[in-house]
Amino acid sequence: MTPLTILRYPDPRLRTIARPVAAFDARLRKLANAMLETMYEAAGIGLAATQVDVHERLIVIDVSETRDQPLVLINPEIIWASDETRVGEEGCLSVPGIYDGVERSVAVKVRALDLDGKHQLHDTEGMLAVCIQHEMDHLVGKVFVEYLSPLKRKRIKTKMIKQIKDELA
Ligand code: GNR
Ligand code: NI
Repeated sequence: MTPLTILRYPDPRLRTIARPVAAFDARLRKLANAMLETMYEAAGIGLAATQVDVHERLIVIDVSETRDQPLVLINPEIIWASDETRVGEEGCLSVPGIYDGVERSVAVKVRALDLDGKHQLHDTEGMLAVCIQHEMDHLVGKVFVEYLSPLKRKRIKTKMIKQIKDELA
């Protein structure tokens, strides 16, 4: 399968707010599978539909070492987040080569639908909790660099634009 194209920061399409998924059909299943393949191919631990220019509330995740525990979360909602937070190093497939600290809740409870439209509850902590928060930000048009200082963000933006130019040259 040809992987989907991942939008690169500062592409303005990354700022789009996703709509809820409405139809649990074959097309949704195909999209989720294509996103999982794209995530595995790019060696990421998560991918939001926003990043492949599909503006629906769908994320895929696999934080397992063995890369064989895919999760598909549709219309996810954080129903509880711990007051306890931690700053952890984050990266993003849409901002390749950039890593910096972001403060997140250490644990979150998430309600979501699966590909059959059934409710699931995920009681998460650690890397999975961080990844879910990172992916859900994408669905509201937010990239992790927006948590950094304006100066850092400006430098990252310049670097990304140059990187994309150099690749085309
Ligand atoms: O692959 C990814 N690694 C990662 C590391 C720390 C915190 C969040 C992430 S998510 C990222 C994949 C990605 O960009 N998902 O949107
Ligand atoms: Ni990301």
